[in-house]
Amino acid sequence: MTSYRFPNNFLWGAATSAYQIEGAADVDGRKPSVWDTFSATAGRTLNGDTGAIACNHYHTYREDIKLIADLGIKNYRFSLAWSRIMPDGRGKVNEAGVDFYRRLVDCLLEYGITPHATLFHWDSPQALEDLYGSWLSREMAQDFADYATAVVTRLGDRVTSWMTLNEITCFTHLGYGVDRVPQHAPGRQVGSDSEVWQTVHHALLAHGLGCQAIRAATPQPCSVALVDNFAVTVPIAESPQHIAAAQKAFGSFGYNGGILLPALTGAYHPDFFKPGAAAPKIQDGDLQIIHQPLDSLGFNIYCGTYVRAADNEAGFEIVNFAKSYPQMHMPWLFLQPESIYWGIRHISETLGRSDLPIFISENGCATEDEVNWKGEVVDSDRILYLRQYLKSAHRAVSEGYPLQGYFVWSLLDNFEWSWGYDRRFGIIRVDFPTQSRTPKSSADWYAECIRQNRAV
Ligand code: GCO
Repeated sequence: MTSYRFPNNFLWGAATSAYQIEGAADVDGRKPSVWDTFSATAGRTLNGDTGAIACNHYHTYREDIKLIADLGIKNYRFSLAWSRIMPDGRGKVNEAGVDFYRRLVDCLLEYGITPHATLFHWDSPQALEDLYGSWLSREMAQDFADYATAVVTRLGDRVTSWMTLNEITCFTHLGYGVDRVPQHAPGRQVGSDSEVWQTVHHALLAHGLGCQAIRAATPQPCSVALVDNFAVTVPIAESPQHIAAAQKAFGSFGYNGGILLPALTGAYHPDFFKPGAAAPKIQDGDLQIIHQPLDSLGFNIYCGTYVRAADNEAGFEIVNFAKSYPQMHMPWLFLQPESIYWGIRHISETLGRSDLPIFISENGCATEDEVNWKGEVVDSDRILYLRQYLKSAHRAVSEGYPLQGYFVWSLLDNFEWSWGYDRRFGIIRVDFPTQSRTPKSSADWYAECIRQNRAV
């Protein structure tokens, strides 16, 4: 009988990102990021929302960390704002910006919470957009590495868990568009798909040079991870032929062939080298830089895609979600707990990287929360979602796949990018006008999972 108990050293955490929660956009020397510019541009975000104030976490971090501690959460994933630390993107370090993260980390450590720091969660300095078009330029990779060096030199005495880039897909494919206005910053239209893939290639180089920079700068042993939301192919049923179809589909599905594959296997998918394919320009030695040894992979998972065996050349086909398939409060977010299990299994089995530890760096959902007459948010739908995914994560652990931890997305309701404040992913409610915090029922449920070290 299974009790969904996790191994004793399993890490339980919660995640956030800088632009989504910090606010204080022009405090202590911070200069604009591309997300400040993008969200201030008419029509780019719902209701014209911006992250200028967000959760005001820059000023309330002590109270927020106390809430983390109260829930028994022992690991906290946050990101650093590049334009706080290097307001011009390169060159001079703004020590006042670094000091904020020093205070934040020290406060976490005082509560016995381990900090896990992401260096880049999409908010690149506007100065570099103005200078050379951000990820369109190869220079961005070296500037990112220099920024990583500046951070790790200063904070590496107290942070030992580093993540380079979060979700390359989102700030490249969703930030640059061909024939359409992109939904994400910098919101640039470019002329061809290969130009978009060039931004990906530069991001991969930034990851590789960033890994080297972290390892060179750290004053003590540390771990380095990439965080990716790779596309997960889920067999429609676990029969040998549908499993084989999902495995066949995995390497080329979504953007996997141009992001996950080069990062974890050192090669782009062969499809990139077919005539007419939208391949980026790759210089000698690039793939060695990109394919860095990693201590773990951060896996952001919300849902995947069903696949079945098919009698066609590819040997598989995609199965769209049926009309009344259960869905959370986002157009792309279906309830598909098997995606967590299959994502982990694909890394180990399909890509042959069973040596690579994995942690769930984000998992969560948006719900239409209501405050009841007692002032509570009883988000039974979020509990349903999270519980199913945790059980599926447990299945991966029980079958011996190297899953080390789980970070719920998100600690707080926050600025949900182009959806502004309209979509709530937090286990803690934020009332934005008053900035008051209310732990939701899902927070109590999560605290109990942590206390019992299992999916309850
Ligand atoms: C992500 C994003 C988060 C989003 C979350 C919900 O890394 O996907 O990091 O910032 O808020 O995914 O859409």
